Amino acid sequence: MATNRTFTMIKPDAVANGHIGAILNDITSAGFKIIALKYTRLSEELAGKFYEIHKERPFYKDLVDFMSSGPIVAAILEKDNAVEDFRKLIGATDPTKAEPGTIRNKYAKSIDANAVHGSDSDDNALIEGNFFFNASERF
Ligand code: IDP
Repeated sequence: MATNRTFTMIKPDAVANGHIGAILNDITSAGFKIIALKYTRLSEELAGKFYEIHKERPFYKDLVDFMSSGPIVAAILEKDNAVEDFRKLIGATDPTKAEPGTIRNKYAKSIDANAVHGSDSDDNALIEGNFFFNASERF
């Protein structure tokens, strides 16, 4: 059953390129409510833990290096059908394949530096949100 929350990060490329405001505007304009929000930077260790599921993939080390290379914005978002609708809003992993108008199509340059993260399931949305926020930081 679909729940109404998902988790996102604005990745270091999009932060460095000055897209935080535009991306948050796209997110709220699409009907998502911000439940929790944090501007922070992942250590290599924390980035490694967050992406542990990809440990065996060839791009794992590059991904961890990239995600710990600069500040990010983490957020929990609320909307009906949040996980699926947010994946639609951000578009395909590879921005060259992302639909026009999607966040990755507009703000991402490459498959690794692809501007935003979006949880891929309700279970992961909960796990990922808890990774960044404790109960007193969610509203
Ligand atoms: P997703 O973020 O669209 O769910 P995943 O397959 O879960 O995509 O991959 C996690 C992240 O790993 C991607 O967002 C991207 O930053 C990176 N990534 C995925 N595939 C590749 C690749 O083939 N080369 C380099 N980085 C990749």
